[in-house]
Amino acid sequence: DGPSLAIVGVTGAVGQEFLSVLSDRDFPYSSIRMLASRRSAGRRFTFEEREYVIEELTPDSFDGVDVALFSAGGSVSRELGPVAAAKGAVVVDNSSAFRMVPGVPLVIPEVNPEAMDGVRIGKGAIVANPNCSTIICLMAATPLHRVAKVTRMVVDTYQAASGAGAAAMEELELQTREVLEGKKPTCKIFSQQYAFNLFSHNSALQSNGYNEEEMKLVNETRKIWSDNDIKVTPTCIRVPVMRAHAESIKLQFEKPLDENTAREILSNAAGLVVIDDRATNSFPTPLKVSNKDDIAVGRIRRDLSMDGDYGLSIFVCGDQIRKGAALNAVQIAEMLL
Ligand code: 2RA
Repeated sequence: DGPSLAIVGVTGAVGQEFLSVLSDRDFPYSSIRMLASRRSAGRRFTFEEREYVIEELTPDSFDGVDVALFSAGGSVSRELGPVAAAKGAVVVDNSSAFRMVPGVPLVIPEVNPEAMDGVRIGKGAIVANPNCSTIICLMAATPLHRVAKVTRMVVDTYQAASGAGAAAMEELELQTREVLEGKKPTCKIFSQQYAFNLFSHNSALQSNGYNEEEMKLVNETRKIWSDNDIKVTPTCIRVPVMRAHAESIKLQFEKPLDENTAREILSNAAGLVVIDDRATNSFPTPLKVSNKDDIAVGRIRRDLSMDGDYGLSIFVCGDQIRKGAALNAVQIAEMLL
């Protein structure tokens, strides 16, 4: 029978999505340990007709676990990821804790499956799930990169509340009501009004003027594509949308790639759906991709600032909780079967 699983952070938005994805994809687990903080321990719930009791997460939680899916924040991953791996579990970590550690695979199964070579059940390891905006960007850019070699990428993201957690989604809903009722908006998660507004991503600003989220896109792209020369210049913006990110991506290629060829390549790429009809002016939107597996690509057009067909501009949307986190992690686990 299949692998024994542990879900670390099962009560969070991504933790809950792990369960949805495992069920949707009939993942062949033999058992699941539902792990969360002491606050949630003891709570009971039913999953796939079985009753589970949430257990408090401790170092002993990983005895006999084959695959542990982590999404409980970087400090929990840093503390207990190595403990779980030392006990023989393959850890798939959704935090940023280990993404840039040399030797730790940073994996998007459709993009760089070869990074999982040597990782197998029974031999403890840590595998890092990339940041959601990186996954969404590279799912669309990689099929084109494979054909025409991307040398430069300008990425502007429009990131949903879900990326800041379930509490941020609740705050967006609450603030929207408050503003419509003429009340002062409650600002707990973000330092300023979020409803009917947008702002630079809420991660820490670096000395170079870029925030952590933007530097994740730069650094993770280079690791996943194994290309330290790729030039990436990002701007990450938090927008009042619930759970799907949108990204405007401008690609510069080493070889020419026209928009029709690009559309053909993207139409045949795994995990993508092309929504790009000029006659009806149809294009990806967050609501079209929310709760869906596929990343949507559209607005496929020449980059007018480039000569010939060396530049392409596309618009991409993807569900941040699903392919941006939980689905990608479960697909990594499926590679172990
Ligand atoms: C965000 N990428 O959207 C982060 C979540 N991991 O804030």
